[in-house]
Amino acid sequence: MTTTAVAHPNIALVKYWGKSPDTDNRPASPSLSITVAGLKTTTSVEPAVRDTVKLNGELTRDQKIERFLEDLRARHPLPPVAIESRNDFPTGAGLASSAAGFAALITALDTAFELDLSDDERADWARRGSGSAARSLLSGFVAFDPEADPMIETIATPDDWPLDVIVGVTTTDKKSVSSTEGMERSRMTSPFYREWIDANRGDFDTARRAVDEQDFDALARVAEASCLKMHAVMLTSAPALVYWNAATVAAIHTIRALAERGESVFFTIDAGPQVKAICTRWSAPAVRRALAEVPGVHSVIDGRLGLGARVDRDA
Ligand code: 2P0
Repeated sequence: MTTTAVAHPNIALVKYWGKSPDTDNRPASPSLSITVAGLKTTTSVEPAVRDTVKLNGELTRDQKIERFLEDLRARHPLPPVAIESRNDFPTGAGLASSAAGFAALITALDTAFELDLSDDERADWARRGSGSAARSLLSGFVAFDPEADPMIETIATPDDWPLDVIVGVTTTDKKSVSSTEGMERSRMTSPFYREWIDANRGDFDTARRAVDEQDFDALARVAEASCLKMHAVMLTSAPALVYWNAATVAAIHTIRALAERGESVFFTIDAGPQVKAICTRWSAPAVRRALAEVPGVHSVIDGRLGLGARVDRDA
């Protein structure tokens, strides 16, 4: 008996970069994201004689998944399990594949083995696997506050504010420093780290208000500021974390020029060189055309706000 779940990556508009020390992968500050349909992870689970993980068709050993299963087994009866997961977008390249992966995995395991998890328990397990994964459990604009109850909440659905997301892919290479390692390096070495964490709640509150009021310009300002502050922390870590390439910088300038010409668009960039342009449906054609022409952008993915992780009974 196989159970399949699908989940989309999510893109943070107010970023998470840093974990509370001495916790089990708990983010040190709140974050706010959008769940992005147009990129998809499909994960199947079934009982087996021993744990196996197949990622994009290849058997692999994944320490994060092994630890995740071990922790889950300490609390819930879970037999050995065969896991098969597939992404329809580049893996490990700053497109939140691990977020979508753990959201799909806990959703599939919960259903397949009748773990009977509450929404908050599912969020807690997802974020143990990957800090940002809890956000991919829900649809649309998602607020994730590790201090709050509930921890995750949809604050606007895709129908409430149907923005488009256009991703400029500048490389499909895997990132050289994982997010987990990069965050710890920043916490230990960046002179800006403390200020970054302290300022995050203010950015989170500003972004929540902007979403409530559907104020595109206010959301654009706080999202770009959060992204650039996070990269300032990365750049001032030792050794420096430089996730951008030349095309990343060129795309930032292109998106700024579009905004100055009156298009409703802003950029965000994660722990990788891809550039994500968030825009209104009306501005999407111009944004797509301009991003595709940026030297070094070798493909463009069309996304839009999407649904949270769910079991796919037709798979
Ligand atoms: C975010 N990122 O808020 C930030 C922005 C990347 C840059 O959360 O170590 O894969 O597994 O908790 O969740 C990517 O980190 O890291 C991330 P772990 P995760 O989206």
